[in-house]
Amino acid sequence: MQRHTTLGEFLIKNQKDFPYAKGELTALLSSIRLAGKMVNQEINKAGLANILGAAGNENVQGEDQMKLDVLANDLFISTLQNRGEICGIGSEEMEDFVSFEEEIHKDAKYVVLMDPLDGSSNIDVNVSVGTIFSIYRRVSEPGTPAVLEDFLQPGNKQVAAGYLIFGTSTMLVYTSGNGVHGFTYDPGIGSFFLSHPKMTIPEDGKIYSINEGNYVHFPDGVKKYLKWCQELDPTTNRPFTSRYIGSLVADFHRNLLKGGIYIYPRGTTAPNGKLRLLYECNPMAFLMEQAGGKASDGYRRIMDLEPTELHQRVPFFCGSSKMVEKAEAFMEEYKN
Ligand code: AHM
Ligand code: MG
Repeated sequence: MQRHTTLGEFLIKNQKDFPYAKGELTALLSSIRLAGKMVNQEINKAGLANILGAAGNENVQGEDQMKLDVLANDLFISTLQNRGEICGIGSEEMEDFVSFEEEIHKDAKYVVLMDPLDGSSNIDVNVSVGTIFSIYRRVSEPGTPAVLEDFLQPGNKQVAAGYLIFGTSTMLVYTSGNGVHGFTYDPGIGSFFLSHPKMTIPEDGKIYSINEGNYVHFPDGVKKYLKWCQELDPTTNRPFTSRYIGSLVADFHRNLLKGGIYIYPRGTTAPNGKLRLLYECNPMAFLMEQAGGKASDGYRRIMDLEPTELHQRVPFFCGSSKMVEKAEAFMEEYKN
């Protein structure tokens, strides 16, 4: 009988692909895997345990924060802090980054940026949510406290990125620059098994994912692109199909498997859109490019943008390369 490869086995087998010291990324991803399992457990219990509802706080963007966001944030921080690979973490749920300065972190060479529970407004309606993470090598000297510059690096400097999706199955999908690999969680055994090796996105697709309720606020390029998607033209498979879950990880994951485009553009009320460059767009852009797709802000490659703030927002166009290129062509033609 042939047994499937576990995430741990896969990481050890592929350690040589990691550009820096062997074992470091393996150890770091195993911390993320452990925290992911704990978050998974909590999400599965969410409908049973009386832990739903706003925690009574707002996050740094002034949005309602659900209890599970706080819990997921705490679980990831404490798990990563217990081990010595990273010297600091930045999270959607915290205004400032945290620097780890205990003895075990003195040689740490990495920082993590993350959205511990993205799409959390979907939890109380039993719809998929996810965790997004991005890993960088620090630019400051090991042995000193982490500084903001360690976190404000462009996406092209990421050494690894990935997400956990808590859907009908729980999966962990990651890249360290050698393709995208997906692992499905077997809750009976407590392990992630390689289920989607070398994931690639179709070059073209038929699915567009956007919150069309905001149509009146969209730039003209997006309005015209959407109308183009909806036109009848059998030679280009149009009209396309609209699918929007409102959970970036779930929309991204579906488009990755089936081909499609996800757009969160700027609007008149949100001049830079909603999504955050450092812990939502950059990691997803790294995964998308590694899968053969594209990610841009409508004009420029996401991973080449120079960040200036920890919680910076940016318009996001991400998916099958031909679809992103088409949307960019509309943005260029109808600039406003
Ligand atoms: P969050 O980080 O507060 O959960 O917001 C991010 C989420 C994404 O997962 C999703 O794609 C988007 O917000 C949906 O926003 P909207 O409801 O404006 O369409
Ligand atoms: Mg988020």
